[in-house]
Amino acid sequence: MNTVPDLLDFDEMLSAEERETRDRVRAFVAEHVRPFIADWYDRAHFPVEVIPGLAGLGVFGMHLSGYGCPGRTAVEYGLAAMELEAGDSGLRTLVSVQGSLAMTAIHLHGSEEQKQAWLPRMARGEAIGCFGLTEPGSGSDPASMTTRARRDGDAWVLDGAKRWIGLASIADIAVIWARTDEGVRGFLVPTDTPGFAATPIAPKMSMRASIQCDIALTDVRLPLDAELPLARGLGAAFACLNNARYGIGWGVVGAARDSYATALAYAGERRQFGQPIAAFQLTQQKLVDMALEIEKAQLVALRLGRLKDAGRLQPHQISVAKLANTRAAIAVVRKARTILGGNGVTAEYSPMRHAANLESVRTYEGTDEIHTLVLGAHLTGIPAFRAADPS
Ligand code: TGC
Ligand code: FAD
Repeated sequence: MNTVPDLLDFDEMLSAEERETRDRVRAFVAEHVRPFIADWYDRAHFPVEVIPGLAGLGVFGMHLSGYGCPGRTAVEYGLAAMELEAGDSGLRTLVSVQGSLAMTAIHLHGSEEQKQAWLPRMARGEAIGCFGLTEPGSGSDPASMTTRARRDGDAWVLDGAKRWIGLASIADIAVIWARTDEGVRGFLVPTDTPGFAATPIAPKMSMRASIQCDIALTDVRLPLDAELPLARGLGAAFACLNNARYGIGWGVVGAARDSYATALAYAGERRQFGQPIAAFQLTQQKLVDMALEIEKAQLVALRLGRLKDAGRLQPHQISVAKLANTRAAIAVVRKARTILGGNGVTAEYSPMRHAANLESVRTYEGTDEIHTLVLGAHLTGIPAFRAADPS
């Protein structure tokens, strides 16, 4: 079931190529994800078996060019994210972490040798990457990170801990952000390096079909060329986040749309008081409210995509989509759940699963509060992330 509200002829704003990409990813999700996702989620199974198929679709590093990457537009990447997240947020996160975070870090900040060594294999799904920024004591405020990298002769030595790192236990390469005497730097850490250990965080009540880990870094010795030479300061990490946040702005619309479609179908079939529940005005109001939110969110996402493809997308605009679209999606999936009544709390129907996933989505890549403050700073010119100095 994949009904799209489409009150505004959204497709008319897409090129034939964009629609083709969208439809290809949608068909993949329908065949390879939708029939299995409830079981994967129930068993907290991360479906590594879909990785070759996703690579074949060209969604790893989709927006990157050269080095075997697909070189597609930002809008195509966004549409793919939307279709993947209609399947499950865990699937979109897999593609985000691999492409928007790990591959983007190497593509933006890596040496020629690092790009040649990793990007073609990552685009083919033969090597998996992860992106370690968050720490146990440093989440919304990565500037407070305590993981350290120190020079020891002709080696870098890393010590510290990272938390919530997507894919880390199955990754071949970890992008690790660490503090040095010269400021924050990024490092490529092969995960078989002695002293690197990744432990999945479990049990989780959200994102059950995906993996996030604690990482321990204990005296991890790396050659000097493990450093990403062009990553200078935290801004280098934030430049990668921009891409992942952009994809989330699209992805959450997929979760909302799938929930809407599920509720619409159910409302047409389920009868109470002698009528389909879709015949009740209160149900129709819910469906209309959901459709309006989905339509608006799609337009925001597309506007961002066009700006990104024109090279004009600003970080505060990404915050608009990350904040507003995630908020809208949460409202939609919860409303959809109510239409399903008691059946809505079973694994048979998707809205409750999407609702649980979206609690993670609203938290990662900048919480609701952080994106509110990014926009507050943009509107007023006054950053309010840190408490004012009382002196
Ligand atoms: P601040 O002083 O504002 O900035 C430090 C430097 O960074 C630059 N910068 C950016 N550059 C590019 N893009 C952006 N969006 C940027 N934001 C800031 C800034 O210009 C500055 O550069 P320079 O050259 O002057 O040094 O930094 P701050 O410490 O005050 O922090 C600002 C704040 C709160 C917005 C930032 O810390 C933040 O975004 N916090 C949220 C952390 C976060 O989002 N973590 C995500 C971890 S990865 C993840 O969650 C993956 S989820 C899986 C998935 O994606 O599916
Ligand atoms: P905290 O920063 O401790 O925030 C707790 C609460 O305080 C939040 O409501 C927050 O908004 C609020 N708060 C904090 N500061 C302020 C402020 N200045 N003003 C107002 N309120 C504030 N990280 C990675 O590096 N790589 C990954 O691959 C990755 N994947 C993730 C996947 C999942 C499923 C999850 C849940 C997280 C993932 N993260 C990842 C970590 C994620 O980015 C952090 O969880 C997020 O940045 C928030 O940090 P925190 O959890 O430490 O919460």
